[in-house]
Amino acid sequence: MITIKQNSVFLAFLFILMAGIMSCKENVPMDLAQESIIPKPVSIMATNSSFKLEEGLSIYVKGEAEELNQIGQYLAKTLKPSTGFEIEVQSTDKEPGAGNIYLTISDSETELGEEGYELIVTENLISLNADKPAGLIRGIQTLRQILPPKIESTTVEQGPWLIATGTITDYPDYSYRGAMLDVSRHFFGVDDVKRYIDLLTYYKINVLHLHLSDDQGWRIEIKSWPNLTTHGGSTQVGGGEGGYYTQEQYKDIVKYAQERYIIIIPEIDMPGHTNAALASYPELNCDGKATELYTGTEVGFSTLCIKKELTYKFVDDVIRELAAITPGPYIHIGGDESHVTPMEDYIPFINRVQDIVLSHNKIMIGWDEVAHASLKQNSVVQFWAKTENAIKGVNQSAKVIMSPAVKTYLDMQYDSTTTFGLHWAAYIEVDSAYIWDPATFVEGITKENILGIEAPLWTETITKMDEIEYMVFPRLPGHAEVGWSAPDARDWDEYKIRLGKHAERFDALGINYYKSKLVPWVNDQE
Ligand code: TNX
Repeated sequence: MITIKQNSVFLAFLFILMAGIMSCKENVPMDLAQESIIPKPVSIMATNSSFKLEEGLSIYVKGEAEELNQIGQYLAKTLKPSTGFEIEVQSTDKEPGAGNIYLTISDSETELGEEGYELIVTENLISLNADKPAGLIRGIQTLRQILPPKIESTTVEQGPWLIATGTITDYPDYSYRGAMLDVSRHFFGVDDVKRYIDLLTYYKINVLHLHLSDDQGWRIEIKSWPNLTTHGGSTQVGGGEGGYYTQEQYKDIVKYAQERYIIIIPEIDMPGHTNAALASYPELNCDGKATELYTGTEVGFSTLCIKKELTYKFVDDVIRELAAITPGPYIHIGGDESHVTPMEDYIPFINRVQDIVLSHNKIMIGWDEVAHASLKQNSVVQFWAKTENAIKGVNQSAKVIMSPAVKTYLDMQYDSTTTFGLHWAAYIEVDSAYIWDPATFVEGITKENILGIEAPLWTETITKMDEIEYMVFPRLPGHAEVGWSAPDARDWDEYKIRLGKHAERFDALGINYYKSKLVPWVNDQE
């Protein structure tokens, strides 16, 4: 039996409860641990309430550093189109009031490292802290992914812009997480490359390797050898008009990437894959005759003239000009599929080119074949096909970038019905691209030997941005997770659900993606 006294205690309790609910009606209970973040963070601690992003908020950055102000501006610009909020960026030296976002750099270094971050969301404040500015950019991507998907819309949407509360602590497993774009077989202009950079940024990729020259086209202006682009850049696979980046345009791409803490690695492929150069300058050929421009898709038929001294003057000029406009530490020299360069020529050529790269204070990267040469300290081998080459590299103490064609090649078709792409290495469905561990993929190559992973997109069959997106999505988020999240945190059955939820984000970002049947797409279930 309930007594009157118990009854009034009960009523008082009910009253307090109601008042509580009403006073924080804004703070809808939400579970941060249920959010679909890709790549998967190291740790998420949920506190089961919410923060509401509202008109009038500011982004505060701790201290006066211009770099932090720029990151604040980047965040403000990212949130503007869909919320319609004019967000001010202000510097401060103390924690701001309720409703704001606070970006800080730690006073002393913590376990977060170069790219780690800690995101703390309370009912009152979003604070993002990192040891280094790059960590803030990575953390901002997490913040975007825990906002409603329509935050990515290019037009103003209705809120509420609720974010689940809690703490995310996060840092990458590998320091190098790359993507490659072949702009030689088909040329892609500056705007396409910038869009590609934006899509990479969203998944915390930190390297864009540009394949700038091949048989079909030379795509970067070299002022001391102008015909490379005026002639060598004038066509592409299929005979279209091709194109190239002026050095100013290239610098613009580099700057755009830099603002997102992505490095650009330029590749000049040699001694093979050089027909565009050989067609532009007769003197680069052993017989002194220029070749014809090439618009087909064969590989392995061209070579620079290894015995001519002029070849090395050419390489030195190209690398010198490229190094001067490339702030990142690497220059990629290709070195793959030089089928018409005898090994006794190939080895001294690579050795000499390596010295040229070093003389311009850059680190050389080459496809796995370069391991036949004598690698200097710090040179990097990019494994794509032959495990024995990669092992040769490791035996010379080189670090390896893992790009196994059977897992990471974005030009490989998903299955036999895919319209674009090739399948010489494999058909690569979304699960296959995700289910592998770089550190155990090649026997004899362990985590200590590995710099990171990279997913290349060759474009013999890819002609426009829509097609790039179709081949890249949804495999790229998986590669990003393989590079960022530790192997024991990765599980396909759990990942595919998170990926399925990104469909709404792909839609808001306007991404043309392949709707693999293996993924439970959330926009199919509505
Ligand atoms: C092999 S991967 C190549 C490229 C082709 C690609 C097509 C590599 C280092 N060389 O020249 O575009 O296959 O998938």
